[in-house]
Amino acid sequence: DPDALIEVSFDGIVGPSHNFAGLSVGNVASTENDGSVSNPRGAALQGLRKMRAVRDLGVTVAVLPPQLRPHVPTLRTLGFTGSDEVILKRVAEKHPHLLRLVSSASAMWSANAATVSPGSDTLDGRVHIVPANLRTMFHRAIEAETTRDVLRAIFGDPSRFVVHEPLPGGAHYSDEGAANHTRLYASDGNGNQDRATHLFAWGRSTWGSSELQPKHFPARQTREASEALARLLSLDSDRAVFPQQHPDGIDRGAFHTDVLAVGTGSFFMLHELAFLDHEALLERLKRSIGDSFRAIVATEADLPVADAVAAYPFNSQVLVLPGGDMAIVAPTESEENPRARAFLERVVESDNPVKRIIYLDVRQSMKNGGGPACLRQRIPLRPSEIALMSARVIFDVSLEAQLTAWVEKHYRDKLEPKDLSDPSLYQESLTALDELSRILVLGSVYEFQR
Ligand code: SUG
Repeated sequence: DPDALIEVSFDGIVGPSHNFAGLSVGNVASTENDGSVSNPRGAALQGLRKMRAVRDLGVTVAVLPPQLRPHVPTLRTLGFTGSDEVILKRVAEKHPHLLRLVSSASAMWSANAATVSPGSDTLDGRVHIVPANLRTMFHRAIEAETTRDVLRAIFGDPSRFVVHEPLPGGAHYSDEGAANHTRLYASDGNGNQDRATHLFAWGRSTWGSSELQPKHFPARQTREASEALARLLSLDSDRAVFPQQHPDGIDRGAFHTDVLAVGTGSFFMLHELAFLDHEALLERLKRSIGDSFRAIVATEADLPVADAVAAYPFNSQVLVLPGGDMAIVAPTESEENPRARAFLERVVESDNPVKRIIYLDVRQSMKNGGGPACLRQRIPLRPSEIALMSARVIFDVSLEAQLTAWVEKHYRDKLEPKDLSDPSLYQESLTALDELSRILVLGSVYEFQR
């Protein structure tokens, strides 16, 4: 089938304000690196190098742009008035923590941007996308509207794409996007995907019983949000499964499912503390996907969860290569951690489609708790749908060269939380994003352009 699905890796471009502000309770790296000096330019270039490495494997890569930070429109909705400069000065002097909250480059973790179901799986045959509301963390919740606008700018053709509104309300429907979503399927080797099954994991239930909840760290995704996603994504109800994240996993730093589990096609690798009752889950998946299903479980004895959280072997990209073999793109930290590395090597030696591991340096993102898998949103598309995307986001050789030059021109190589109050950082970001929206032919997606 020449129009068979291709999984496109939509990578978030790291924004010019990338910094370490210690904003995410429950994310160990974010807390530990609070206040350290960041390198926004280095971070953005690490991201571009990862995109190139993935593209060189034969995978289609696309980009999602950063957002404007500090986000002055949010400050205005909180009652600050005057020019942008006056507002930023006042907030820096009187409300330094608020300045940190509106300055994070967290939109780089595009796994959290949305949850997607491809046209092959939906009742109306269109690609459905639900931007994540990211309600649990203030600095992430302010991403949702711009993310929706960016996705609508790219997926604007209503005959093939639906970009929904983020889920409404407050904490009841807290949604963290595809970080808690996994799509598995049986493959016949000819690119046809059969029996697609969607896992929508969650950490707490808004209305349900509360015995098994994490005790120390916040569970970000609610069961009610996951169920709403399955409805909005227009899936047949027997294609959706709703496992609970293990509360002990969350309490030990697995704030998103993708810190302890990753999979694609008929392959799934997970830590035993990723889900409550993972054995029942794996049996359910085996029934729904069939004999080709392969799962590998790391036990606490093989790979203590503390090592998994520090080295992120599960936050790898599992990529289906042309021809059907799979490769794992893992962070360098997993190569350096003997137990994480031994686990990944066991994966390659076992009976499953994964044939190689590529280790990449995304240390700047890792220091905020974001590995290779956090930096990308998987969107399975048909070539005829890729042709209908309205912006220039496919990461080809020419876009790579332009983005590299753009980062080198506009980004600083050193930033501390105290620099967030520097008015020229804001001006530099405005100039950079305005230019980027022209490079990507996105139209006026940012508030400051309207
Ligand atoms: O939401 N870190 C992000 C990391 C997101 C990782 N994504 C996935 N696992 N899919 C978060 O906790 C830290 C920002 C700071 O502390 O400066 C931050 O937001």
